[in-house]
Amino acid sequence: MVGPVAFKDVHKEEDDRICPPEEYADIISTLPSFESSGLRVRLYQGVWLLDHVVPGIMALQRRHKPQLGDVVLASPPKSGTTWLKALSFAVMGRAAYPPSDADHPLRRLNPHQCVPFMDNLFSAGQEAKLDALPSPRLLHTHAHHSMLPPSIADCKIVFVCREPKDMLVSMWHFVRSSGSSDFPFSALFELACEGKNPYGPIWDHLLGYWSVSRATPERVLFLKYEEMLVDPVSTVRELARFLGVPFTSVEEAAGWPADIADMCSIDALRGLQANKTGNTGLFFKCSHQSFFRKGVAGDWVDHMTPEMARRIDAIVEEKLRGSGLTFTS
Ligand code: PAP
Repeated sequence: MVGPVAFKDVHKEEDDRICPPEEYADIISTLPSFESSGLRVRLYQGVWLLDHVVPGIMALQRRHKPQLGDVVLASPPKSGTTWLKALSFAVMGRAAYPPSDADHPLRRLNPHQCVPFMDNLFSAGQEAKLDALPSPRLLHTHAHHSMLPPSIADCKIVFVCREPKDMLVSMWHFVRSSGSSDFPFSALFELACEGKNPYGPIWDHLLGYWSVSRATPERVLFLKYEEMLVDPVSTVRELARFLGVPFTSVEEAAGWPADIADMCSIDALRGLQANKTGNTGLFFKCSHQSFFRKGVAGDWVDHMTPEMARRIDAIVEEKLRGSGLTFTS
């Protein structure tokens, strides 16, 4: 069988077993940590990670077995991961699953059930499940580029990021919808300004993938959520070209790039039974619905004062200065 095949089609049974790797406990206990609104965060290799993720990233670094043709999707949380998973799966899998296919995996599964989240699988000791996926595999991580195992250096990476204020607003809504209803936005905002939000600092996350994408554009495709919103069909074509499977003239004539963009649009995905019901996640159960909120640019205006916006804009601008990476908001 040729990949990518939906993770859930290979591993059909629900399996919530969590057997974290224990061999790193001594190192982990020495790492700086703090607790905020009931969540413990630890600093590992310059990145603030939720406590349960730390052994997973350590295991990923030591045990991951890349395969020829693997494609790694990477993103800071709440920056367009779900969308990128859907688009990449649809683009890479279109020979087996044409976009018109009524039984397309993306019409019966949540995108997170199609493309596995490596950080959580390694954290739960379930990474052996990745071995059963046919090649080429589509895999996802929230890890910074600096944390990836050197063996991933041979894989193509697609990174998506988002204007940081909108990313934070999205993260806050997500945390609240996952049960932390008393988590004030101001708490997350302060953490982010200090670089201490989960998988922060945001700017290091961005700069890591940005600089590798500039140096080796054939290895790392750097996408911005806001640009994808403006022209999703061009993004679909760009993804296909980057992944080495550009659309043929026959596929173009059949309208496949637009069909894929339509199938993966937030409205189309949100309306599916698979995304209206059910949940996903090993450590926190997140409803499938919670991954499809507004899906727009500029939602931060309803959550931040102009002063807060100026403050975080100034921090991000200062950190990104000279890199060539900018965001308009
Ligand atoms: P994750 O990192 O936990 O997987 P991720 O998918 O990156 O989450 O972020 C969810 C955001 O992407 C939501 O943004 P919002 O809270 O500002 O609304 C969600 O609405 C948006 N999103 C999900 N799917 C799509 C899509 N198909 N098109 C555009 N935006 C989308």
